[in-house]
Amino acid sequence: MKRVITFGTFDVFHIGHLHILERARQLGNYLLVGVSTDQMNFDKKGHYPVYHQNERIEIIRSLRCVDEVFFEQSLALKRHYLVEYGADILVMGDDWAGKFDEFSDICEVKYLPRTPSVSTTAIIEKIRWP
Ligand code: C2G
Repeated sequence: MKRVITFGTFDVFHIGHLHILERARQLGNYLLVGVSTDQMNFDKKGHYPVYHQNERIEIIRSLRCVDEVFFEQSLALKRHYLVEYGADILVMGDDWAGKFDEFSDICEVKYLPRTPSVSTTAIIEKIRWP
């Protein structure tokens, strides 16, 4: 039994989000997803996500490849979440490459290539175009 964990905001859910979750799930038998709270995003980026955290977590919970979800309140709690949820593998997109290597003492840390040419920011820009 391998427990895989990953984290993200998953705002304006798109195919890049789906693909990383599906690939993460294939690395084990159980996928846990920490969905960053609105407050955590505000503290990190200075603005709130487009979708409310309750909607973002509901979308993630409904996916076939996802077994369990929880709110990620702060980046500083990452080690606590890994221990609490008994993670064997931490998966993140390679925009985070190297950032979570410090946790390789308690689980395997894997960075998967991002899906090219899609992002929440690009989608918002496209919609905004007059
Ligand atoms: N992602 C991807 N391909 C894309 C866009 C995103 O594989 N084209 C991946 C990211 O690499 C990340 C996940 O989808 O692993 C979620 O992306 P974001 O919602 O942008 O997550 P972020 O705001 O970076 O939050 O503790 C870490 C944070 O919670 C991560």
